[in-house]
Amino acid sequence: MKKHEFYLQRCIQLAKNATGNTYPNPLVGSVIVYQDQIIGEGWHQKAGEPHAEVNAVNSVKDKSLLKKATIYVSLEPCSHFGKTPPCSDLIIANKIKRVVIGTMDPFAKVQGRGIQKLISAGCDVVLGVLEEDCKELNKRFFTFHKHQRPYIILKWAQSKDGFIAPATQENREPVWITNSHSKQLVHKWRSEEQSILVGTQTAVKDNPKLNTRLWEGKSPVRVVLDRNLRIPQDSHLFDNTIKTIVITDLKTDIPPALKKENIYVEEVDFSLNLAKEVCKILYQHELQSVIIEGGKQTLQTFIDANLWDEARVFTGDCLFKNGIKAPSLVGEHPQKEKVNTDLLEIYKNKK
Ligand code: AOF
Ligand code: ZN
Repeated sequence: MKKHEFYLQRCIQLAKNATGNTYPNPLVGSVIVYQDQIIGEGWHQKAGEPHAEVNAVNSVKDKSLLKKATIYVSLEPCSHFGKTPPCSDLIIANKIKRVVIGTMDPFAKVQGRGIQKLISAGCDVVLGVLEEDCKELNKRFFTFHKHQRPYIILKWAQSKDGFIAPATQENREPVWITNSHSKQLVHKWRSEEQSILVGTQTAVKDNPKLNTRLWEGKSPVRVVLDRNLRIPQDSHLFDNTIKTIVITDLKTDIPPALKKENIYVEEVDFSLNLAKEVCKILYQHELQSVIIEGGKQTLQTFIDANLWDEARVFTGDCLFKNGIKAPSLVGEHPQKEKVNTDLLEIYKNKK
């Protein structure tokens, strides 16, 4: 591995120490190198706390080495006064000669201004080392700032013959397509995303809680599509335990069950591009990611609008022969990962 890549890899590794703790900020790592030795390291730990570069600079014992050193950082050093002062000013003030950056910051207040500041001050800047990995590290943050929408993950389970539910469900017994391990994995995924969304039919039929139970961690904000406000008022979704957004066409006459502090009723015109309208609402609520857990119609709405980034599909061993056909992905979606050989496949939507 080449030198720049090697140190950038370390930045990514450091950044990941704060996984799940930096929202709404990105994960960022930084190392400072002098004569091929790491003399300082740091990462951004939490929004409002020092950025990666500050922690890296502070960790250097002999500050006189800084002016002969190279700083590596997985994201462009910031140029603005946010909750903390600009990192580019810190680099300039410490006379660090060389700055190697993974990728540009898409945040509107930065967007290249940090790099510009460094160049104007005479720093030697290298941009775009392990760029794809650095973008992947903050895929939610990048999607949110670049496309003004959350990063969208679709999730469903299908039978071996491609159905998400059997034809008749008279006995109302839930049909298990996956096993307890995949169920736990789904709860881990919930803990990693900022919101979870289902359509009306899933909410009515399954009365889901949509919280994180089988994994330690936070529960995502719940989002439910309810065009005609027909989801029963005593549903778990309206138990006021977690922030819940109800997206409807009928904002007038909000039923009492929805007049609670944790429930937000948002009106959209369902005859427009629904997926797009939902994205606008989620963006307004500053949700950087959403996992869509069904049903068929809701998943297909996002697929048809080409508003999805990842699809996580479980395929069980059962055969349903007929029933509700699984959603079909359209567009360019190369198979990215195969986990547990045939149970889970993850597709990425190439933009
Ligand atoms: C960096 N290094 O480690 C991080 C950066 O409110 P503030 O001051 O924390 O600024 C937040 C913004 O700063 C965030 O949206 C992103 O653009 C950038 N994050 N920048 O140079 C870091 N975490
Ligand atoms: Zn900064």
